[in-house]
Amino acid sequence: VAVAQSGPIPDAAPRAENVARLVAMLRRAAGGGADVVVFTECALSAFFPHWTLDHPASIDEYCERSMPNPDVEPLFAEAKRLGVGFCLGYAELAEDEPGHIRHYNTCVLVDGHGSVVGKYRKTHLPGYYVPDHDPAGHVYQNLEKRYFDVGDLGWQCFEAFGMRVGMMICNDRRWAEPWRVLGLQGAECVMLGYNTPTVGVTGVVTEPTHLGMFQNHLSMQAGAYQNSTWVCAAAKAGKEEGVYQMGGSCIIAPTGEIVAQATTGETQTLRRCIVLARLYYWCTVLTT
Ligand code: ING
Repeated sequence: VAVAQSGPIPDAAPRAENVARLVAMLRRAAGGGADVVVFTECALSAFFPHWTLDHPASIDEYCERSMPNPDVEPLFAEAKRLGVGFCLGYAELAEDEPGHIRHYNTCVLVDGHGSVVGKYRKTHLPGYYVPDHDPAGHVYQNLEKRYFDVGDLGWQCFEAFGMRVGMMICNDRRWAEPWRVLGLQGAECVMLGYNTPTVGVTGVVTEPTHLGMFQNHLSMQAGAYQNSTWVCAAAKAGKEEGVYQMGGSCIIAPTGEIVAQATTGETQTLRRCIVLARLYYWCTVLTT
């Protein structure tokens, strides 16, 4: 498996450019022997819940109405050509029932033939319905409760790449339930992406800096160990539209040990050969 840590995505970046960057990381990971690449949460755009959109309708322009679709076709085509699968996070506009529009923070699992074999919609939506201000007037921004509906698919395991794969998204990792529900289904590899700010748009530290990375890894290492599963976590890192987001992408073994970790705050590909014989493993970190 490989984990593709994303650098910041400018809000003005055209979708095609963002997809091309994912294709490049997929190629790099495949070149190193990966069978599956884990991309981050909302990997196709800047993480727009970090700011207030001028009107709710504008959220739709950040959303995919189907997956795959013409915009992401280059990624699906290259994955199929290389025989490599991927886990992709994106904002979803769904109309599961006619006239009932819903917005979800979603990820899909795609096998080496370019087929969607699993889907998950984020359950734990952090942040606020409206921007929150502290007495000094600083604006705290994570408006996922404002923009997304609570996921309705639950946590499921999918057979892919010779293992039982589970998915969760960002804030989910901080709660015991997602790990346990997947663990009870025999998950062998949990894939997830995250957008985690350390300093917000107004320069406000969203939490004591030493806690940010500690709690990020604590939640995933505990989840891995307590459920005896591998964890592959991909960050969106760097200063994105004024918000500093932590990196720390990593691959964690069922022992709870971090066996590969990003060392930069930018785009970086990690790769890990998981021998499900659980005897030996090796890792290299490619910094791009
Ligand atoms: N982001 C953050 C997460 O990593 C957050 C929200 C930030 C929680 C800082 C706690 C501290 O959970 C998303 N997108 O969930």
